Amino acid sequence: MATGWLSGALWLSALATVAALAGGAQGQGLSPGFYNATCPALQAVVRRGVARAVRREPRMGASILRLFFHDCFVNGCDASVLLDDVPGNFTGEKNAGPNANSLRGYEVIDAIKAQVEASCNATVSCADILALAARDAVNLSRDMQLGGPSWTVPLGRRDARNTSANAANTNLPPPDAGLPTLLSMFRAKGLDARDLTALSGAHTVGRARCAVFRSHIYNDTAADAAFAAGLRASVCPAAGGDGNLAPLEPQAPDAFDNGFFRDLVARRVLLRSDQALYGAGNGTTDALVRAYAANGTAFAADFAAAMVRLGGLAPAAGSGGEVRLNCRRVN
Ligand code: HEM
Ligand SMILES: *[C@@H]1O[C@H](CO)[C@@H](O)[C@H](O)[C@H]1NC(C)=O
Ligand SMILES: *[C@@H]1O[C@H](CO)[C@@H](O)[C@H](O)[C@H]1NC(C)=O
Ligand SMILES: *[C@@H]1O[C@H](CO)[C@@H](O)[C@H](O)[C@H]1NC(C)=O
Ligand SMILES: *[C@@H]1O[C@H](CO)[C@@H](O)[C@H](O)[C@H]1NC(C)=O
Ligand SMILES: *[C@@H]1O[C@H](CO)[C@@H](O)[C@H](O)[C@H]1NC(C)=O
Ligand SMILES: *[C@@H]1O[C@H](CO)[C@@H](O)[C@H](O)[C@H]1NC(C)=O
Ligand SMILES: *[C@@H]1O[C@H](CO)[C@@H](O)[C@H](O)[C@H]1NC(C)=O
Ligand SMILES: CC(=O)N[C@H]1CO[C@H](CO)[C@@H](O)[C@@H]1O
Repeated sequence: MATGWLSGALWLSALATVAALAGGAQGQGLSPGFYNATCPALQAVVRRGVARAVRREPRMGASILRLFFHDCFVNGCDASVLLDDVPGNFTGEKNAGPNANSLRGYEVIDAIKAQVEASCNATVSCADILALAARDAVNLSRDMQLGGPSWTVPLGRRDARNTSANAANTNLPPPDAGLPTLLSMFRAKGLDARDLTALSGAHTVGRARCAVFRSHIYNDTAADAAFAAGLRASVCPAAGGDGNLAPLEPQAPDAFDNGFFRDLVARRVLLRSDQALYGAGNGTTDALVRAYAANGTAFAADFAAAMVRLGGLAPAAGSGGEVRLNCRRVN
């Protein structure tokens, strides 16, 4: 059974890569060479900007990766998450529940955008810069043994001219979600259980606040008892300390590896929504978690394919779009 499933998974993984590329490219008319003629320096400029930011603060790789997820899940990958609120006119995503006091990395994208504008003015969308930055953030947070996943990023996205806090509140999954909710929120984006499980591996890097994992370590029998007790005693008191941070994957919090899946099997993860992927009665996600825990290469391949698919999520037809000059506001 296990052997049969694993060999099947290799086929599925290879097929998923092809389907993801085709879906992304067709869905939004994206292609990797989109800026070859108009901005040949683009990829080097973005990579340099991400490398500088990650060197200054290793956690920033995780923060940029999450920024991309939160962009793409809300009306497609259109840099809508980067729009500042305009008081009296427009309340955007930055202060929505899942993002306020939590999402970060905006200044890094601003700095890269300024560099890109200096090389090729009014040409490259903020949404494409974020898609490239997320790829580089993962590659630069790589685990030295594993080599680090990377993928080719289809390009040609347009930046949104509107968004809403409500769109972020309703599209982004909450940390207390159970598996049926996670599966249906991903299915609503055309992403399946394999995409959900692989993409959740992003939680192998970064930090979370006590406020979002308190209920799991105080109330859930699914959490390893010693692990939960340790967090209760150190960073996450029953009341107060909401902003205290703990690493989502404590063994190697800034290395992009498959450690998160081993933690899931050991029931040593921070979020209730993460633990829901393993041991909550779904054989499909349980098997994927075990396979990724055992094989970092399999995880890296599925993660890369799923990231291309995530990056192919397109805004609703007819929502217009532009190449913003400043990622924080419409032109
Ligand atoms: C499956 C549903 C998901 C839920 C419920 C979820 C929830 C969360 C929560 C609650 C945090 C901590 C936020 C805070 O402390 O304020 C977090 C952090 C993070 N998430 Fe997720 N997430 C999910 C999927 C994803 C996906 C698909 C990605 C990327 C592909 C991702 C990337 C990250 C990263 C990298 C961090 C750490 C960010 C940092 O340190 O700045 N998450 N997530
Ligand atoms: C764009 O440039 C890359 C890297 O030089 C090359 O591999 C690719 O074939 C080019 N694509 C197009 C459409 O010109
Ligand atoms: C305010 O909203 C209107 C209508 O959406 C828009 O045309 C205008 O540009 C907005 N103003 C600013 C400063 O964003
Ligand atoms: C870029 O182009 C825009 C619009 O054409 C112009 O307003 C802006 O000043 C230019 N910026 C730079 C840095 O050249
Ligand atoms: C933005 O406006 C377009 C066109 O009116 C609409 O289709 C889209 O749903 C809006 N997006 C959000 C996030 O409100
Ligand atoms: C734990 O569950 C109890 C009973 O439902 C609830 O009153 C309490 O607020 C929960 N504690 C946390 C930290 O979520
Ligand atoms: C497990 O997840 C798969 C994939 O979405 C779904 O088809 C299946 O119904 C789920 N099984 C259970 C028992 O929830
Ligand atoms: C791990 O996964 C990779 C990619 O799917 C595969 O080529 C390799 O054979 C697997 N290794 C083991 C030990 O199963
Ligand atoms: C696309 C990309 O930047 N890939 C890089 C990931 O990291 C390895 C190791 O440094 C590089 O060789 C790749 O070029």
